[in-house]
Amino acid sequence: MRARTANRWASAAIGLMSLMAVSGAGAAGLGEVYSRLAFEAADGNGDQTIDEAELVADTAAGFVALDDNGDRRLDRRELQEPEAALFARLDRNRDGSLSFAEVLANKLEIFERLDVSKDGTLSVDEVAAFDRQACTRLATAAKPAATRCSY
Ligand SMILES: [Ca+2]
Ligand SMILES: [Ca+2]
Ligand SMILES: [Ca+2]
Repeated sequence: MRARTANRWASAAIGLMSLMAVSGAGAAGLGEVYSRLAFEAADGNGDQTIDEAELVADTAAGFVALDDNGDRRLDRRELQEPEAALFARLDRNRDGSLSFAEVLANKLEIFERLDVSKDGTLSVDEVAAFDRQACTRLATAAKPAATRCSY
């Protein structure tokens, strides 16, 4: 189940920020190599940082890739049964699905949290630091199958 979900994320070519917003810490279990690939996917201009415009573009790409029925909303089925608490937090108007605005709002919050240097962009190091924390949290939460921190 876990592995299947991970494969789906990967094959949809969704960037790092999408992964973090929708699957939360789950992305960390995929490890450093995947994290690096996801960063590069999100870094549209290849300058080794992710800025807000790239975040929005990456979010849009991820959103479209997941929206199987093309109704511009992500429901629980399209997200493959996301963690209930996480879904509830993202679904701000509580209509049972996630709009692009809801997903993006969450991404921007995460972006600000990750941007430790407060320069408006995310570096590889800032993202890696977050990824390590998330992985440690997962390990602490005793989910051995999903938790193989490779760092
Ligand atoms: Ca960039
Ligand atoms: Ca949909
Ligand atoms: Ca909603």
